[in-house]
Amino acid sequence: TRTPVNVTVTGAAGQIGYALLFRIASGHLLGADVPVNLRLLEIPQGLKAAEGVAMELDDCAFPLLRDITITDQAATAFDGANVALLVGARPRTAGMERGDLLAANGGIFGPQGKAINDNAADDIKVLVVGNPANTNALIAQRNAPDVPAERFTAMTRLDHNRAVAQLAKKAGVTVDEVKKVTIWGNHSATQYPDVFHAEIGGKNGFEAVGSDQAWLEDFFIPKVAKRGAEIIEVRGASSAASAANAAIDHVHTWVNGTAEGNWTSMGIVSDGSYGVPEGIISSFPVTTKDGKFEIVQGLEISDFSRAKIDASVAELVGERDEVAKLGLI
Ligand code: NAX
Repeated sequence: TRTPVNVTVTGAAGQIGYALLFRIASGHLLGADVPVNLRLLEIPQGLKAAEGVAMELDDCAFPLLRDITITDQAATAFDGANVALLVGARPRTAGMERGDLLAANGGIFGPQGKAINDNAADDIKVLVVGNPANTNALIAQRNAPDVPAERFTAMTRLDHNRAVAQLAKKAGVTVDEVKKVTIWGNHSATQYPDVFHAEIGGKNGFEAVGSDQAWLEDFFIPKVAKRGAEIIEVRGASSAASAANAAIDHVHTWVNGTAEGNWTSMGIVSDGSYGVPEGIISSFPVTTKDGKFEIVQGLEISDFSRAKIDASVAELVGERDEVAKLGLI
């Protein structure tokens, strides 16, 4: 039998945690033949609720679930971790400036990055979900100098999946006929969902949506970029199951590879491709194979796309400069 994979989830008692843990334990993260140990990290106030979730996990009698550790100590939570899903973060509250938000999250993701550096397994893969995801991932990465930088990623897969769903609706096809969509930039309202290189029902993505620039600018781009706010408005709570699903998709694709003729979107450390400054964590089109990813190269970027990518990247550079000024990286 295979050795269990250690999966650490932070913010395990939160609403995304609740939608995520059962799917990890049932084999959807890594595969139906891969046993897992769960390591749940919470703040002290969250430990009791995390224990309740662990009781429910027991009650599922998942054949793949080996043991569950619940702790408020990062060193324990990341000990031997092979996969880490960093979900717990400090949300923005009324009156909080960007600097306050970044500083509060620096206090979480700096120490967690260091704990990953000192305790995780050599093959550790990190996905940051907690917002501001890209910059939180950057903080964690910079605090883990012994871990290869490409092991730290930020989640834009939910944005990617939202874009796929909207495009399928518009083109009147099923979602599996929508390929090569890209989310560029930050997981924020400035993100740029790009249809120009997409393939929908075998056609070019833009043509498949009627070459309708007005629809693109006035409906599609804001729809995807502001979908999180729309969910809060309609559901009365922020995206949880869809966010957990995207986290599962992100790691599953990273580990198991993208399908031939398709790619996905991941927030990764920039190597300077497409003029995105080296070192920031920005979303790119990527293919994955054997647990590694590569940025899709050679895409032609129109002036329209260029301006959108530059605007989102400028926001990321601003966040990076701010956390550098705060001494967090
Ligand atoms: P909840 O508030 O339900 O849960 C967060 C949990 O994290 C709480 O149980 C809290 O006690 C715990 N926590 C806080 N600080 C911690 C720390 N230092 N160590 C360990 N645990 C800690 O939030 P939820 O709805 O689950 O959302 C979690 C994060 O995901 C938020 O930052 C949210 O903004 C972010 N999202 C990111 C998305 C993305 O696409 N990248 C989409 C969904 C979601 O909005």
